[in-house]
Amino acid sequence: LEKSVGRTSLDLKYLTYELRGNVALVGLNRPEKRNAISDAFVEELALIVRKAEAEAKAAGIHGHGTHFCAGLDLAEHVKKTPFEGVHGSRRWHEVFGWIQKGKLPWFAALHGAVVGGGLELASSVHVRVADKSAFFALPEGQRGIFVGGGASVRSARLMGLARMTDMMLTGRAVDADTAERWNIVQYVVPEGEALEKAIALAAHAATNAEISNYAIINALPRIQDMASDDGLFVQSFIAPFTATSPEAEERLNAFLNKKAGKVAVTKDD
Ligand code: 1HE
Repeated sequence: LEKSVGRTSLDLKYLTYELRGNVALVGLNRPEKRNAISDAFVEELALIVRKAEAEAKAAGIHGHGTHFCAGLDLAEHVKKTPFEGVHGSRRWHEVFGWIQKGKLPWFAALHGAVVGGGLELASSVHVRVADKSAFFALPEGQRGIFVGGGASVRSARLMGLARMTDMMLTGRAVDADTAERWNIVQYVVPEGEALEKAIALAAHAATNAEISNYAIINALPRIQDMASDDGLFVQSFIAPFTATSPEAEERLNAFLNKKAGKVAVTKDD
């Protein structure tokens, strides 16, 4: 895998990739088509997610050009048979699933259009930072199609069913502040500052214990899918598994010996 990933990274067509310390930075890089996602684009993303997992402790994703992502490549999609469409959707689910339930915490920096499949991609990461230029929409209804990249599960969970139904029926676009109020994004920053903020958050998350990050990413969404009693039961098995690790002991002792930072509100929170 490493070999093929390494080779591919030399001739990326739709993405940029760089390692900043232990944060992998992935850029959507098809600005002339507003970073619309084609089949080949998804395959490149699949490789780069694996590469990031092999090299980094956290990851950031952002869009080059004037928008984060205009969603599905409609020019390619219009030529597909229904079966090819199903297949394509399943592949998005697989690759976005590697982001959502993989090894790394992912942070998205959003600006301009975060639309259709672009919102689906953004919904598969763990923390979203929008700048003031960002706008969010699900125009599938107008295009005569349905969401295919995970929004019916992930975006609906973020904003809730009523808001998602409204967005899909009306095709309305909502701004960054509304998106924050609706839980679609967690931070809103001035225009042009989302990437810097997302990288800073990713770098901070990378200092957590890896096992804690893994449990946060992988247990939390699964526990939301369980009945409450089952979720609590599973939590009780994950908690001691992380809390009794040598790393946890070291970190707990560091705090008890006054060598670790206290919890405090900082101006960036
Ligand atoms: C595209 C796409 C695309 C732009 N597929 N080519 N997504 C949408 O319905 C959004 C459609 N796009 C737009 O509404 C606008 O393009 C934007 C608001 C995102 C950006 O506007 P603007 O003025 O900056 O760019 P533009 O002039 O509209 O587009 C520049 C080029 O990108 C143009 O191609 P050109 O060859 O004429 O230069 C556009 O055709 C092209 N382009 N968006 C293909 N999406 C897994 S299911 C998910 C389902 C969905 O994602 S549905 C939502 C699809």
